[in-house]
Amino acid sequence: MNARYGIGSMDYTTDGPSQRYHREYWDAVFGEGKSQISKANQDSKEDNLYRINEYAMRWCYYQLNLFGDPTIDFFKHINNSPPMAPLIAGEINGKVGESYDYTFVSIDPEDNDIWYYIDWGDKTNTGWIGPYDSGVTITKSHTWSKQRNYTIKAKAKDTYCAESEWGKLEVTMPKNQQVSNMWFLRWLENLPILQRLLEFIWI
Ligand SMILES: [Ca+2]
Ligand SMILES: [Ca+2]
Repeated sequence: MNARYGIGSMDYTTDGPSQRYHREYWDAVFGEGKSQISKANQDSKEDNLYRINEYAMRWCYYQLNLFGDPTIDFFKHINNSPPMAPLIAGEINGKVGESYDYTFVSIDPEDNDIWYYIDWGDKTNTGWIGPYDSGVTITKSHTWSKQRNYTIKAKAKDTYCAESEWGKLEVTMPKNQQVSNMWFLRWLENLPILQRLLEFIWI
């Protein structure tokens, strides 16, 4: 995809300007899962931006043009399946203001690495986190600030960006601890009266 010849190293090593773009191109494809030719080409430029003012880097940047269909995908014809919807486990009956741990796990049929996206149901999310090994349980904690029911949702994607269905877990954060404690204290205060009442009946 060089529109010109490109430029190699002046001292006969394999670390010339064009080779830096070349390396980052294949790093995008195999290392970052960007298997579309346009995305890999763009990523090779972005990952070399920090050295754009070095010898001939800018010149190579401008002559690295994409010819053909930018959506062509190296792995399109590989038989790939998305990971299964993540299983979510953890406290489903908690209190607001307290932090709870939740576990997430998914398995990819081809054993590809997995990224997770967790939506806590309160308009906050983790974004894509990973990569993790297929089948390895990860733990994330969360604190809710309002009393209500929430649906935790999580989806997984593999190294080829194939996304799973959503996994879901309904949780209830009904009362804060103070309210239930106060009810319990009042009940204790009334206990001596209850005892006397019981004695009176039995005698
Ligand atoms: Ca890269
Ligand atoms: Ca897969």
